[in-house]
Amino acid sequence: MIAKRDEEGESLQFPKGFLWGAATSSHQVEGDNFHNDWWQAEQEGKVPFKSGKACNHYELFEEDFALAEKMNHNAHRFSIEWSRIEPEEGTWNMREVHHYRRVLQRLKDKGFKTFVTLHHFTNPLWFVSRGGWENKQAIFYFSRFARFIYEQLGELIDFCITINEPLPYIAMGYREGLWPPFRRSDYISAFKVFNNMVLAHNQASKSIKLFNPKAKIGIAANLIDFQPRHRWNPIDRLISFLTDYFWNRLFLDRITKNTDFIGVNYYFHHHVHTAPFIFGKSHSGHEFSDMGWGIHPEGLYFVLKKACHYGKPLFVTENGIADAKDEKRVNFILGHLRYVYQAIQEGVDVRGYFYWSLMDNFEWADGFWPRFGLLEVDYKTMKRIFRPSSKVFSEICKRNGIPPTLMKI
Ligand code: IFM
Repeated sequence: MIAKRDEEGESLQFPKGFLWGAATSSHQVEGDNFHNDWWQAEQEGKVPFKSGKACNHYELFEEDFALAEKMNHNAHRFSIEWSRIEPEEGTWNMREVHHYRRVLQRLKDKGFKTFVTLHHFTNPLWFVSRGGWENKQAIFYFSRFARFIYEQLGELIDFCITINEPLPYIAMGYREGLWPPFRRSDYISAFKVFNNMVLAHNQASKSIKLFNPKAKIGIAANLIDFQPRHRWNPIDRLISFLTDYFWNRLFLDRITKNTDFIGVNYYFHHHVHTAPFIFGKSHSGHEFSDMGWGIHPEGLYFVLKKACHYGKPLFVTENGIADAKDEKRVNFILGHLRYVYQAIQEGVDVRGYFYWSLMDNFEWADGFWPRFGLLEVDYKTMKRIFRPSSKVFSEICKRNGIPPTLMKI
């Protein structure tokens, strides 16, 4: 790693124009998303917790963006809730379009680059009743929505992420059966959903480009650093290669022609091995988050190095830790950023880093207990409180790098 030395001491300076920010998603922060499948599952008791008002970000977005500005962010990633915009098939709710116009305008007024996700795990109820992502028509429905968003709001969108984390969506909904539509080991449907999501991304990208050829379209892929448990064991190596291929590469291989940038969401490093179970894996790391996820910053370097082979600009669109006591977050952020820096030094075109998440929020089937936020949320009063680690991240954003004072941590 090459660090720069000046009169202040040693620092890691990121490239000029590097984007710094945080990410959220509609259902996790907005509250009252009455028309989607997660909301319905919550009411029917199919998931253990209800999102309710979540962080009431729907009403408090201006205050939240003011806090992001105070933390020196210059970019923000959020999702537009499809079920708000199109609560019935083909019916556009212009009041909601106006709401997201205000959201985007507020970010633009602050000089932020905007990253808009069009699908972040939730689906409109009408879409689900027509077979959801298993139905080929999903490609048409989703790309029609994508095009509509561009027609209405395109001039305020700098970067568009079509689908957030297709693989976790499929794994949790069709293999684990813990998320809507709650199918366990339904590999035939999983395959259909995978295929339709690939085609929906490609079609949405083409439809948007017909309207605005300069639009920047990408994906947010959850990339896992798979390593063979025993480097010398050819079977462990083969299994590691295959898991990497199916989880990290297959989707990206099929969308690369219709993609301008790749968003990397990085959380996991797994040692893959044969014994005692075929495809057994372990969360590995020296330390663990509150959710028991191993902390392994070097894995971010490896996934960035691999993703760079697609020849597209990369953004770290999510990286974060559940850490209620805020004891590990500073080291977590610094550790991962050092590896982002190293990748950049070696020629990888990484252009931004979004911490997950701006504030504590609804962590899907785990409810509200995991605390990922730079801002702590008091769910009774909806008050936001700066976590000490947010000050460290603010300093990094302000200096566009890791300053000498933080190099010793
Ligand atoms: O909260 C999620 C987010 O919705 C998608 N990426 C991983 C985050 C933490 O689990």
